[in-house]
Amino acid sequence: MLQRTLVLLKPDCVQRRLIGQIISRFENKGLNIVAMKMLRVTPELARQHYAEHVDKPFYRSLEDFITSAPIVAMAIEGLDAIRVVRDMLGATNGLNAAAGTIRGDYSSSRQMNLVHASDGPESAVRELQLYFSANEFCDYDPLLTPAMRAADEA
Ligand code: FUP
Repeated sequence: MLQRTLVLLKPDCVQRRLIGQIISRFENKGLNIVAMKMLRVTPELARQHYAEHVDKPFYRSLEDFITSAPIVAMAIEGLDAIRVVRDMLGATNGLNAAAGTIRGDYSSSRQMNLVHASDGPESAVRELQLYFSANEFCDYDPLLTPAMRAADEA
């Protein structure tokens, strides 16, 4: 199923100058970027984004981190994109993430794990709305699709 998911390149990704390398992974996989912007997460946006974690003991530190420098927000589209992107990220804690995943290859931290991605269809819809308005999505015909999968796989 064709899906869209929210991907955030977090402050550690920007500070470590890994934006290009991480975006390349998604492009190489055959996923399409359909919206993208750099922004600074405000405390208010952090509370909305991490609503399920606001009352947890680690929240203050998480908010300090996510607001500490700019992030890059992207809407990424592809077949089963929500699961595929989560699989590419690996386990939340970089120390537990499998080698070959983004966190497994670049992170040794639970908090500084470089990338966020929506964990299901409902959170994808909710999170995409938090970061993008409807007119910021750029629909286009990806010309390489026929070179990357058979027509009946769509
Ligand atoms: P994930 O779905 O992999 O992004 O992870 P979670 O929703 O479980 O956690 C959200 C963010 O909180 C993660 F990026 C890591 C961070 N976190 C902490 O900083 N400390 C904790 O104890 C748990 C999570």
